[in-house]
Amino acid sequence: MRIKKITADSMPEAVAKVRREFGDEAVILHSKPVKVRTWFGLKSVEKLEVYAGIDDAPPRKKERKPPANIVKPDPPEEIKAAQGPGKMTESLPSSAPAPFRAVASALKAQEVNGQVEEELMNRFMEKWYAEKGSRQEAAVLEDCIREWLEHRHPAAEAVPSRMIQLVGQTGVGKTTTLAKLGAREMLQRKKSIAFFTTDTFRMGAVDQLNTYASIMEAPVHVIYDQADYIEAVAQSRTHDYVFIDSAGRNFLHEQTVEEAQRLLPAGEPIKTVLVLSLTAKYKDMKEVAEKFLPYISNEVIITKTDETTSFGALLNIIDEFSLRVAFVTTGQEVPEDIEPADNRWLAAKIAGRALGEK
Ligand SMILES: Nc1nc2c(ncn2[C@@H]2O[C@H](COP(=O)(O)OP(=O)(O)O)[C@@H](O)[C@H]2O)c(=O)[nH]1
Ligand SMILES: [Mg+2]
Repeated sequence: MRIKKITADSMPEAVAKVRREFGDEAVILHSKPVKVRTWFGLKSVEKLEVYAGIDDAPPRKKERKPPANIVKPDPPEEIKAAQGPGKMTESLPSSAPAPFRAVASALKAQEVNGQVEEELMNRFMEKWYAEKGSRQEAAVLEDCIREWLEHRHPAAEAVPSRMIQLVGQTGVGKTTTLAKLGAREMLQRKKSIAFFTTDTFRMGAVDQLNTYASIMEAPVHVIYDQADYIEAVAQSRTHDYVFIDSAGRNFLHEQTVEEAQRLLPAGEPIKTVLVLSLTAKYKDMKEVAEKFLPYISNEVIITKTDETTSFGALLNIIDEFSLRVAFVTTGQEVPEDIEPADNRWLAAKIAGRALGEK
């Protein structure tokens, strides 16, 4: 099969054009509205971009129908469903190649948002045709996701910061992740670390952090008010890293941070990183991200990737908020269950999970 792209004003016109140019064996695989510039680029008009698949199989002996019969009077049902963005899976007719249908429904099951789904599907179709379907769809999809990530989520060094605060909802894994981050710096890089915690609401929250910190022989400063915070900052000036834990609702707000800033070397920032759990529904993740957005750096840590088979939300977060996934966590064990978010690793995980592989 070969893939062809045509542009038309409407679906009936697109169907007619496809049939006229490629014959009635051609299958409409996908359509999306696009803006096309006319009048020397001064005006833009809405058009429909249609991808058609044409079978490369040797022509059958049967005589071709005369041109008058090529355009069928009624567009088939599946073509009627092909209008509108984000309707990729509905737009794939049963005659579309099986790998397309498998990938389209996998992306849908992963709850990848319409825009990302569309971009991935277009990449997948182009690649699959270019390679004449010679590779497993999981391998092709993995490449497509990796390329998408490289474009939208380029590998970048984390913004260096001595003071790192984790924020996010209760139970997402902030304290555990903080312990993992601290242990990484201490054990792998031999850095000196200190912990602060403002989570004084929840029973046992301080004990939980104390347990990890005592194994690492790192100090924990419990912060009830601004005076405690200022004192803790003063006592930790010589530590290589300070990791700040928070409760969902009382993360240090800007004013406190501003006050404390005066005690830090000139211009030393506190990096605030949002923690999101992949086990949450995307709708809820999005709400949390929107709420925290004014306070956070552009980095996010995604936890509990071991507890879900659905990775779509990860792509959606990158797409919708332009956040950089700094780390993903993969289990409850401290310090080992954390990985820097490498695009190759992410693409392999997402494609593997999407198409039901381990
Ligand atoms: N399976 C799994 N569990 C995790 C992960 N990260 C944290 N947890 C667990 O989630 C629970 C809540 O973690 P905690 O750090 O207390 O969350 P916090 O309220 O945000 O500080 C604990 O039972 C952790 O062991 C992870 O990556 N995978
Ligand atoms: Mg906690």
